[in-house]
Amino acid sequence: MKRVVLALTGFLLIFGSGGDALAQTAAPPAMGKEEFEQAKRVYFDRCAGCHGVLRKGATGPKLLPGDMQKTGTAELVKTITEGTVKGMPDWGRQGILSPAEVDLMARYVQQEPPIPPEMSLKQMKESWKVFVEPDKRPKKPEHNRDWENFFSVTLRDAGQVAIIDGTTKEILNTVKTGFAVHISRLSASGRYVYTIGRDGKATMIDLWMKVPDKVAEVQTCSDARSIDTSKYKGKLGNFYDKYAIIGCYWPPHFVILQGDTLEPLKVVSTRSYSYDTNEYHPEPRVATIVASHHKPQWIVAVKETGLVWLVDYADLKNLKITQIETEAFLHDGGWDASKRYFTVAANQRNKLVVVDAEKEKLEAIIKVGKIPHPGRGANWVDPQYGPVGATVHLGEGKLVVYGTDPVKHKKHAWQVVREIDLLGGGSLFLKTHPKSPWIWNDHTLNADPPIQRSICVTEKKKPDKVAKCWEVAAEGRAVHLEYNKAGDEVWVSVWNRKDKQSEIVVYDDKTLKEKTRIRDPRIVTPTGKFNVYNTTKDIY
Ligand code: DHE
Repeated sequence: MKRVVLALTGFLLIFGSGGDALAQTAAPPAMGKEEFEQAKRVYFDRCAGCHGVLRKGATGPKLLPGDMQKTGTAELVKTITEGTVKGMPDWGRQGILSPAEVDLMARYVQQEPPIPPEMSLKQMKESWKVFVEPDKRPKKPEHNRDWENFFSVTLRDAGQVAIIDGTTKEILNTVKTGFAVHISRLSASGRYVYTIGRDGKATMIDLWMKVPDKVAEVQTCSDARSIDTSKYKGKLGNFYDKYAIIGCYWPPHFVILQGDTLEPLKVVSTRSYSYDTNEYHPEPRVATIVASHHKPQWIVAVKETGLVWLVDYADLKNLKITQIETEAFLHDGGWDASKRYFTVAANQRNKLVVVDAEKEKLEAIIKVGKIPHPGRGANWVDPQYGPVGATVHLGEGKLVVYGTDPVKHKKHAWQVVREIDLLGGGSLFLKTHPKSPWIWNDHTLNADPPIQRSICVTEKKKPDKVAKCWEVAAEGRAVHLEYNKAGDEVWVSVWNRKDKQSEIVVYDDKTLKEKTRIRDPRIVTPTGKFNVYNTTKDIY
């Protein structure tokens, strides 16, 4: 397996277990109050995503004070500086943490983890701002652009998203969002973009304004990764643009909000007992959330307890939640092509979990490669096996394809049907489009710089091996792939350091030829890109 070193935010921090006798200490090293506060901030920014606020481990292992004291400061400094073969980012070597900060963190993880405060609905409401009231917003688009082909692009280290016209490639606006903004999702009509920052701040952008801009914001927690909207319209009611939902890491809860204003309406804690041992977990974080198109329902993956919650939002006063026992360490996922089956990675268990959202039960668990990371996944029709889905992996260079049609291709449903070799591990995302002949993938977190900036395509008609791989830029990491509305262009981010110029490379999907580069000083650390039409309709 290639060594996978992760950048900027970590996955998979593996500290040496135990430590030698010389390194053993009985008590945590001394730390001043100011140092402790500083370390707390660094831990939140760099470490909590993988290890959890309470350091009970998830994507990364536990960092409990007793174990850390046994490992000792010197060994911890080495690990934080150099990373590990299992995927610990080399924070020191990359210069993201200074030697003084590395030392600080080595001492900090030996202290008892402080428990951050909870957040009440009242506190959320205090942060809530509506910049443009719904009745003051445009009744129809104030521009003649094809707004369904706009892209919302995460400018991670700027704490902004760029709204880019997918037709003209103009940057229409850069909008200030939450800290290290993570993803964008769209309202059912496609008119509103909702973003979530790692600080739990949600921002709502109206694409119909002459210059698309922020119309509301709210903070619903201190650590978050997911957001989605209500997408059902049918016999049970019209919920288009009615609600939004935010999934939090800390406090571990989700919050339902008014769709047109972001007014927080209801908080639901995800603290409960793990699916297998029935042990209480104080920090079961909300990972991916997807909205059903067939029911008034959100699928909420609760990471540590391994439960997938089906939240029926038709009646918020009498909220119905179905809890499905699946597998621990749920992370990222999305729909199959029929949007009946939700597939999510149980990343530390090397598995994918499939939930039947219609029958509201676990459908299957698929053993895949090391540390699957599908993003929302990719769906297409394989010449031999019919409808399939796929994942790439952080831990090895493999595109794993599995059947997704239990009716006409029963034999292959939820079975691995193909394993395609990639350039190496460290892949984060793959993407396709119903009109595309290709499946695209990245290798963003591979240790090898030329591989980090390489993408590959596999041909749907000849899926035995990748058809072509190439470097998209001379430096930086290639990350995340997104189609335009027509499904004939693919956008790839070149994620460079904050002090260097990043860019977005646009390819013709048919010929694989480069069409243009969106290179502009405003494009700072671009990562995820969300096309309005495709994200609204869940096309991937
Ligand atoms: Fe993500 C999706 C969590 C690091 C870019 N990321 C997700 C989702 C989760 C998640 C739970 C699914 C959201 C959903 O669908 O509702 N990500 C985490 C982490 O906990 C982690 C590992 C560490 C952290 O501290 O945040 C992490 N993620 C990253 C990055 O470092 C990435 C590469 C760059 C960045 O912008 O921060 C990154 N994550 C993304 C992107 C998506 C995402 C682009 C959405 C993919 C999509 O196509 O939907």
